[in-house]
Amino acid sequence: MIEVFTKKVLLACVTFLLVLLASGAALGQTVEEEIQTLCNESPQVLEFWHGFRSGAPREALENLTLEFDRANRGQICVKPISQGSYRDLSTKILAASAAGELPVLAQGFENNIATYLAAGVVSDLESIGVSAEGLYDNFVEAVRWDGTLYGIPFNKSVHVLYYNRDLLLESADALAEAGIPENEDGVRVPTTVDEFIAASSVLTATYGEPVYWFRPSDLATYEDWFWTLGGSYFDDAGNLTLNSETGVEALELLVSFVHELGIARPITDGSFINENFATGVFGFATDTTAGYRFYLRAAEFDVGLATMPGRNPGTIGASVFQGTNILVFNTASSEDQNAAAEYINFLIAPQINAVFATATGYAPLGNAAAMEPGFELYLDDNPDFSAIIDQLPAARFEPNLPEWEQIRFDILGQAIVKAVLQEATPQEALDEAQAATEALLAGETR
Ligand code: FGO
Repeated sequence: MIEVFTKKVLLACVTFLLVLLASGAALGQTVEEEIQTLCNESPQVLEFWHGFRSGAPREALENLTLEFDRANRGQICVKPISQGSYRDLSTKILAASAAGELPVLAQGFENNIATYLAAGVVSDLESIGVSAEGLYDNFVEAVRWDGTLYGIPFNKSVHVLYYNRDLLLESADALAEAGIPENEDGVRVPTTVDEFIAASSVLTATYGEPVYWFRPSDLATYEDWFWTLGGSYFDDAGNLTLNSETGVEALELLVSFVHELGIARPITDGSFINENFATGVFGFATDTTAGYRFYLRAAEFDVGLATMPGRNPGTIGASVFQGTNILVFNTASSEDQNAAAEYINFLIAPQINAVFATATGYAPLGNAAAMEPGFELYLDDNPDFSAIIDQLPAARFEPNLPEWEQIRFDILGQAIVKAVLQEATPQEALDEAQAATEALLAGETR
């Protein structure tokens, strides 16, 4: 009885927090406007450059920052400034670094931090008072260089399997016949690569069009299959290797999904998968959990989340960690750096992080956030969300080389597109990418 009561009270608290997040600023003002008003009154204004354009991630960041700014009224004010896409953000940071006009705080991927470290502009976060205690070790290790913490994990996502629950339920008999087992909710969701191919084939035959949607230019999709098949970007001697046997095998698999099996639809116009729901029959995607709210908002079908199909029965497929960390620039005054540390400690505190995670689909940053009553109750109400937690142990980071951003977009990403469009075979495309990468790393190209 008491337990039920406590649960209800907690549920009310969570609902309250979510409503708070949704409603944000004082009446008549947008959240951005209220932050601006607070910053106008504040002796200390910290710019935080980020790469969220819109939607739940941006709203959640702005709402939580507003809470911080309200609590620090007249003292410290953090001002989040969207710089466009993540890549726009890193381009602008490099330009600002050269011009000596860096903000106090910014988001960055691990490889971005490596690039900024080479310019000597990143603060040692522990020395300014940030504590990473209690955060998942793999997140924290990814932002340590020689033991020094140069970033703090903030919005870390993981790729999972998105599925159209309505379609799977509608085709239950055909899926049963194809050997796809029922999950505990009575939905036949593929759990292995073979089952994924079988299920996609059944749905494609039923609806007359490819049901697995992916963006070939989004390297993450290729990586899901590459790592699930057991691939690694590094050879035994530790050299970056893009044209390994497993790399070619994974790309052949992806290409065969499109051309031989006809189960996959490449989206090549730069739009997000969730921006295309009106244009065909969506069955599956392997996509970032940060897309969850975008999917829910755009879909007229019941969106399901599951862990990635594994290579062998009983295993979870691998996938990629994305999303960014927060870093502080040492070009800021020590007063601003210390204030930035306070803001970071606020954002990563388990209660706040749990709100951010449930509002967006980003992973909780540690067990304390995942065990927050609000987070657990949210999971009870939204069991699909547990796919995010279950996927974490099977996820991996991309290489954190300073050159990686250029490699992932302009070299390897382009190679995947070329192979998918059949402008080159997977072997040719990856051989070309390997040669271009070696030239880049040798300093022959920029
Ligand atoms: C995105 C990009 C990188 C690097 C990975 C790198 C640079 C990838 C991929 C290229 O925070 P994540 O998980 O998801 C993003 C989040 C906030 O915008 O929401 C996702 N979103 C946004 C709008 C929408 O309609 N649907 C949707 O899902 C959005 O993807 O980060 C994943 C996608 C990409 O931006 O095209 O991270 N990425 N590694 N970018 N610059 N450098 O090293």
